[in-house]
This record gives sequence, C-alpha cells and structure tokens, in this order.
Amino acid sequence: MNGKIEWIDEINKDSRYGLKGKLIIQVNSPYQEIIILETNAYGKALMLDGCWMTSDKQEKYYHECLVHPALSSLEMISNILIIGGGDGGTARECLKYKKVENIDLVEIDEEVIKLSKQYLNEIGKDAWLDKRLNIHISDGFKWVKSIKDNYYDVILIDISDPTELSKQLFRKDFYKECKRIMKKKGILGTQSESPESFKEIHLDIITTLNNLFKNSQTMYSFVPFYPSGIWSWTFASDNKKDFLQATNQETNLIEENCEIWNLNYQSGALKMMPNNILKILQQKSNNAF
Ligand code: SPD
Repeated sequence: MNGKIEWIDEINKDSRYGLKGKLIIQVNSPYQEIIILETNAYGKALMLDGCWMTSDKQEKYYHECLVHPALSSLEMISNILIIGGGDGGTARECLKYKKVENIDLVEIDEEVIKLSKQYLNEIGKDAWLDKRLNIHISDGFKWVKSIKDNYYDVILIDISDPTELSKQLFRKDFYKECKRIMKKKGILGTQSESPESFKEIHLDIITTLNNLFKNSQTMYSFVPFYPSGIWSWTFASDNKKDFLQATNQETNLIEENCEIWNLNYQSGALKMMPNNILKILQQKSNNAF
C-alpha cells in the first residue's frame, strides 16, 4: 500500500476535507490509527483516527498561535506543560525562549512521537534533542492529577478533536486540575476548535474556561487544512485582565523568527470573534444571572 497515490479525507458529518498524496505509512497503535501522507499541497501530513493533525508546510499557522500569545506575555517561564503535542511543533516553538527551563510533554501515544521523529522531523527539528524537553508517555488527565499545586507557568493543550481517547481532556474536571497545578500568574492555552465546523465544542470550551478563570480570551485565525479553515485558540488566566500583553524581552526576536505570528497579527486575531458566537456567549452569560 505504501507509495500509492490516493486521496485521504477527514470525514465530518456532511462534509469532507481531503488531500491527495503518496501514502508513507498507515499503522494502528494501541490507541489509534496513524497515517502519514506525502501530500501534493502541504508536504508530509499526519492524520490520527481520521482527523488531520498537522503537516510540515502549514503547521506554523497552528503552533505559533498556540504558543506565542502565552509565552510572549510572561517574564518568567520556568516550567511548561504540553498535553499532547506528539509531533513536536508546540515544543519547538516554546524552546525558542531562552527563559524556558523545563518542558514536560505528556503524550499518550508513543507511536505518534516515534513516527513524527522518523517522518515529520521538519516539525520537531532540534526540539527532540533539547535537554529542556522531557517526554512522558502518559495519560494527560492522570498526569495533571499527579502534579503538586502551583507548579507550571504555562499549560498548553495541543490535542485532537474530542474522540473516545481525548474527550476527558475537554471536560471541566480536567481544566480544574490544570488551574490547580498552574501558578497564580500562569496562563493556560488550548486549541479551541472551529467556530464553524465544531461550533458546540468551541462554545463549550470558551464557556468552561470563562467560568473557571478570572480572564479568558479567544483568538481566531486559519489553519487551511482543518475543517472549514477557521480555527481558534483560547487563553485563560487568573492574572490581570490584559494578560496577553507582550512583556517578554525576547519577543522582538521571536517575532522575527516566526512565519505567521507577530504582535499585530495577534492583536487582530484576538478581535475576530464572529458575531454569531459573541451573541450566543452573551446570551449564555445573561441566562446565568
Ligand atoms: N482538527 C484538528 C485539531 C488538531 C489539533 N491538534 C493538532 C496537533 C498539532 N500539534
């Protein structure tokens, strides 16, 4: 089957998102089906259980937006937790900051890391060799429950759409544990799905984080090969209201080294909440009183 040219689709309810390319590998790990396709449009692409995760020619649209809003706004960053992120892209972006001392990357599926290192090395690059990166093959929920209070400066949730495997990482219980193990000035950042093709989950994530933390903000941009193209990332903190203001002195250098993200891009993206989403959230918050 390897080397065969074919279309591979992510199938949603009434739509599908496909890429044409040469199949590199298709395996079943103990957790999920893993496919790597050399695509004509976007380079090597990773699919997990029928859902496009990343590709080496457009991953920066996603990873830079997940990492830099949080990291550019913190002066001190000792410990970072990444839940998921087995392709290495999120870790690579975090490691651009000299102040980062330790990253715990907690990925449940060892096979994703192994295959990403082997076939998608353009994404993880030298991050895999960096001594500050510590990989733990573990269930994300179990991991957060095992950590002491006030430990991480930043928690980044880089997981797939809700499936049997990942659904517990979208629940309030999980976010509560994250809040407990995060320092008071810390920031949690999560991919928060599409306001178009995953509207209900998107609204749930925003509402849950908004109820749990003093402040939260959602940023919109695009990831061209995710369903509907438009994507979002939500950041939450118990720190000050303007918690996504750049304060890190390394920020200028980081901006120069990014392909997509910069502070202007971020400030526009934080104002992009579509009116239909805004109105539903306002309605929900009115109903709460
Ligand atoms: N619909 C795709 C959601 C995937 C989010 N995680 C991507 C992993 C990239 N590191």
